[in-house]
Amino acid sequence: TTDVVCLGESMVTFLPSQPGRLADVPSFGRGIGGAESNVACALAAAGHRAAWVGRVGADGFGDHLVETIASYGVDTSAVRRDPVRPTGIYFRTATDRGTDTHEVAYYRAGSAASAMSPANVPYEELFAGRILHLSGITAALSGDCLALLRELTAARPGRPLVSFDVNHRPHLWRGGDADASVLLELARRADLVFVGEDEAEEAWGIVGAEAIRAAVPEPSVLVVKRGSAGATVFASGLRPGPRSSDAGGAECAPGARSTEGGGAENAAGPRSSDAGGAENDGAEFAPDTVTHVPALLVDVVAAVGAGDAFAAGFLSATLRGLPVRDRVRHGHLMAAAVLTVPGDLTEPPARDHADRLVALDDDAWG
Ligand code: KDG
Repeated sequence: TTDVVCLGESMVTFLPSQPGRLADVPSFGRGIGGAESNVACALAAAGHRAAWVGRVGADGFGDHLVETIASYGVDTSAVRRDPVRPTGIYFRTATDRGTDTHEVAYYRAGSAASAMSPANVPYEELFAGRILHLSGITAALSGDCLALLRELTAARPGRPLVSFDVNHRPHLWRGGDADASVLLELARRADLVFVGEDEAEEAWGIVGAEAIRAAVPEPSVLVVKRGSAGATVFASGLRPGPRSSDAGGAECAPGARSTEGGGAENAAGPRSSDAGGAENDGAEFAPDTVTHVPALLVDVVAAVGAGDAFAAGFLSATLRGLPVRDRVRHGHLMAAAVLTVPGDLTEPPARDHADRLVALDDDAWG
């Protein structure tokens, strides 16, 4: 069985040969990008069974994406090819070291992936994992893609744990029918949510971790990323009345269930096992445990892909049933590895090495 299935658009990425304005960059090197496939690649590299589901063109860039993602050990067998629409691409600029602002030029409007819809995705494969990982980028691609995310985050019996990275990309929301407020609606339907404090402010005008949790109370686990200040995890969430005793607040704790089930269940929200909890009417919210975990301070080369690496580290540790603090530290560690390279992806530290770094005492972790 698959551990994690990731759905989203992947693109061939063009990385500049030198820093500067896009207008001045003379040549580009080829890489791959795509938030959700980045997560799948990092998970596979960390030894998990990961699958990526997407839609690419019947073109050379599509071939390159599928082959490269598969080369990380990701199952790409459910990727669809669009006979007409092209694979999306994008160009990036680089800044001098130490700053993380860069230009992004997307060529993805009308791409193969933007044609994903509730009518053309392989549901059996999407629901085959223990975790289904989605992101807000997909919601911005087209009305059909937004409908698909609504479908995949809908309550249904036996749905896998739904992980949702808000991934607000302001460029993508310009000129569309929907706006970034739908990301709030989608986040509220997920079991595990990743959001940057900065993006919550930018997308929703919500300031601060506590206020974000107040606006997104349903997911069992909410991870608020605060850049170099670390991350704050709110764990527990929705307790529909009848389940309050058996859930026991253990969703994100290394409680008894982590040894039985290996962990993904621990983070599963009530809705995954309790279809009746789909609507929140009458639901009660148990108090959260709140865990703040400082980040590693690294010399940033490029921030792109760091959020995906963080999600992969957190999901990997979730699958292993590790305690909340260690889930976040694994996220920080994977993010640090990606922050220090120009591209979206890098080889993560080997598991035993990562475990030793995560186990260092608090002084080492700031
Ligand atoms: O998270 C990294 C992604 O932003 C990058 O790979 C490109 O998927 C991408 C996007 O839509 O911005």
